Amino acid sequence: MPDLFDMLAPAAESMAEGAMLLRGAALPYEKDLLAALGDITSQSPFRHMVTPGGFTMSVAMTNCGAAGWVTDRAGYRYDRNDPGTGRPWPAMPKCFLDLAVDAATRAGYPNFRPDGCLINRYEPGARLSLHQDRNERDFANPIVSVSLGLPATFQFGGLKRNDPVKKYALRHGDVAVWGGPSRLFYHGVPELKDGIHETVGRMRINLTFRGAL
Ligand code: MD6
Ligand code: FE
Repeated sequence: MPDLFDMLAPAAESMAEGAMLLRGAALPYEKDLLAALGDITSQSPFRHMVTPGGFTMSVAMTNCGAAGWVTDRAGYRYDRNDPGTGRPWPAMPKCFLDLAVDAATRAGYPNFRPDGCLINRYEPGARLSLHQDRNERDFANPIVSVSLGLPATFQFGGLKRNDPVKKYALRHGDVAVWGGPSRLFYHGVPELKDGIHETVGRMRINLTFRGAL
């Protein structure tokens, strides 16, 4: 029997044309994802990067795959190497790739093959201000975004920074797939509320898969 949560939160919601929210789509992969994440962060640890304007980000980041998103005083870009270790980013684990391809296919993007995954760690109070994802070479690729751990509010606007925003609760296991006409929509995450997640702890982890190169 579906519980109240299932009835209130349908399995797949449309957020905008081209953007789908697949509730719980990462749950079958949970154990593998968390084990692989430990492996990645033992090689390329989370770090707080600095924006071109000189602000230290409250969200800590690392990457896996051929292309890692980085920022420093010189700008935002993709780099094949981790500037912290001087070595290539850890390889993309098979379970990461399988989930990304599965979710993209369900959302109508069967040809998506990500070459990078940006991994964001939010501790209570961390936030990501409204932005567009536009450092990727080909905007024909969608982005697949996986939420693990503490719940967050997702702000989803339009093509202009001051377009009105809709808000979505992103919970452990939810996957957003985002492309087509909404690929360049502004979005952000307001301050993470404190709490403890039973398998992830006092944090939220977000995996965003990209076709970057
Ligand atoms: C986050 N996500 O959910 C931040 N970007 O923590 C993003 O910035 C994002 O979820 C592009 C597409 C989907 C996303
Ligand atoms: Fe983004």
